[in-house]
Amino acid sequence: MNGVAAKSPAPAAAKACAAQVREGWVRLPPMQMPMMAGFGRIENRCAAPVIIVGAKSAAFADVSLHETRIVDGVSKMRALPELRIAPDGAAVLKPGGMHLMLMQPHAPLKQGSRVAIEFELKGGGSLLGEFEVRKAAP
Ligand SMILES: [Cu+2]
Repeated sequence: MNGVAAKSPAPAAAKACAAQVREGWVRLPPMQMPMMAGFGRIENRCAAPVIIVGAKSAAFADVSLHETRIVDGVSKMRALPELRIAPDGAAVLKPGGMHLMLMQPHAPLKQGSRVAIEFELKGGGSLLGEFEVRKAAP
């Protein structure tokens, strides 16, 4: 008897390799606003690239992927039609960069609560991520 057996990996063939959302969080604005931003890391540890083509959540009327860029000294946002994550790569969504634009929450969000956001993948399928509502970055 030894402790090694407990570390044996889950049966790989049973489930296709999938990307994972880590450290997801939604920034709670100081006052109630019709739009919020979500951040986190999307890690792809699989052999094939992952291409995110959309996002949705039961907690918001609309979810989209955005990128913030400084153009002529002015911060501007634009929608990203798709987000490609290379094999063994990760996409980092953070303040001032890529983010999820979350429009019109169906109910006021509370600090510490969690929302689920589903990413739609090119070629079908989806990726579910959990996001914690916070006033500041973790
Ligand atoms: Cu935005």
